[in-house]
Amino acid sequence: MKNEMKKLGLEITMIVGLLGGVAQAATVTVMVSDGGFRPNRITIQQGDTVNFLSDARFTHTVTANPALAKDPANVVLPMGAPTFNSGDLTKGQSFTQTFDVAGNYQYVCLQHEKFGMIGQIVVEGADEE
Ligand SMILES: [Cu+2]
Repeated sequence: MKNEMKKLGLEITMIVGLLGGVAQAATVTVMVSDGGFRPNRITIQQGDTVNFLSDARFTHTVTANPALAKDPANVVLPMGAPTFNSGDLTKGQSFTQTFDVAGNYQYVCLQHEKFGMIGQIVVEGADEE
């Protein structure tokens, strides 16, 4: 019985060790507010998800698509990264996007892009230590 308990303990230790070796994907929240994206610049890891949550009185969007932006230069996407667009978000609504491609992102709110409602996300690659 004592040996079995020891064996079980060892197995649990091994499982915890294995899990610890795998990077856990995280979810980070960015507030979509009338004052802009908060924070308007974040750094995350490849595979992480960002939850854009509106607490705003006005309608905003989270848009990284140069074809939709007033100025395509305001949108930055790494090579091979998909475009995204939340559509209109009002208070209490959220939009989630998972970032599987590392690199620098810049997105806009379509309604307030010209007022500087722009956010940045740095996605660090899993291979880069
Ligand atoms: Cu806006």
